[in-house]
Amino acid sequence: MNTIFSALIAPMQQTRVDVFEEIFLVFLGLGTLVGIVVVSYTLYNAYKYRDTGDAGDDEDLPSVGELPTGGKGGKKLFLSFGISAVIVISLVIWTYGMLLYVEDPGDGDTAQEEALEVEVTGDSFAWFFEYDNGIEPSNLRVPAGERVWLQVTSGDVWHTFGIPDQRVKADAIPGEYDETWFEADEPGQYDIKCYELCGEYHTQMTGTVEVMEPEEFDQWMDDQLTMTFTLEDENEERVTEGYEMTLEHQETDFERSYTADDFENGSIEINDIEQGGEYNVTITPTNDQFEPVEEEFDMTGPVDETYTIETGAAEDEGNESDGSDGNESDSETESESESGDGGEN
Ligand SMILES: [Cu+2]
Repeated sequence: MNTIFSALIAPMQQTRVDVFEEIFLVFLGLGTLVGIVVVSYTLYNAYKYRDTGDAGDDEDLPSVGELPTGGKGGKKLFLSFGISAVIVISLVIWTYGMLLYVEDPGDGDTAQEEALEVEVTGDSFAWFFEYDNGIEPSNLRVPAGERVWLQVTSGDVWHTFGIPDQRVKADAIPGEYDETWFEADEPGQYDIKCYELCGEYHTQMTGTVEVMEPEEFDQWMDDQLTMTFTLEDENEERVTEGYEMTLEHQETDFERSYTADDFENGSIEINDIEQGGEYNVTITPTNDQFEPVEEEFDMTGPVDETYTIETGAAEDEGNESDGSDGNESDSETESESESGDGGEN
């Protein structure tokens, strides 16, 4: 039923703005037309039956208090009721169809899966965004001319997520997901507002959607999915050889290995990543010169990590000046905490 309506009534690839504008214009047009007919007919009759002073022999003349009989066998009454009914019923069906299209634009499940999907969470008077690839930018960015699906929820109290210029409004309720979509034709910035009185800072619960040219959006997304790793020793000198790095996604099959040759002066930029989220990094020595470094991080945007490898440079120095066992264990703890700091950065 739903899809039949959508297919019959709403042409494909209409935006919400188009749909609501069309509904508004149709109602405005028909309302104006009905208004003109009714007012003109009233004026016509008022003129036709005006008091000319010589009343009497005109049989058609109505008198005050007389109920209309419909005349000519009720034909006129039937006609006016009939036309009104046809207009009203068509409007109801058409509008219902248009609103069903807004609920579900009927582009099939596959298309929706392929479309960009963003989870929107209202929490502590702010909006948070997470793309289906795990990226969490501070502002919502979308490509122009493409349908974007939003899964709206809340982390604390009831809010309502709205982009007035795009006719988007969805309840944000803890534990529930309200699904909605929009498609912005023109690149630009659009306001985000909260439409549920949610507390003290409700009016400040705003944001901006940035609608970008599709190529610009792709470039931005590629930048979000870029990892840079730098390997340093205890003296903050770049480490250029003697290791191998493995990168592993915690939830997917993604696994990559890089040798020291893939690094440039102890640093590597990886820009063919497609999935954000939790990753494990392991840096293993190829010649037993240091303990393997194991780190993990959560990729929600561009990643830039510096890891410290205990190459033994500092340890040797320590051993030379004061070769006691106690000092050795000291330097071990020190470099462990150093590499821990690197992971958090
Ligand atoms: Cu709110």
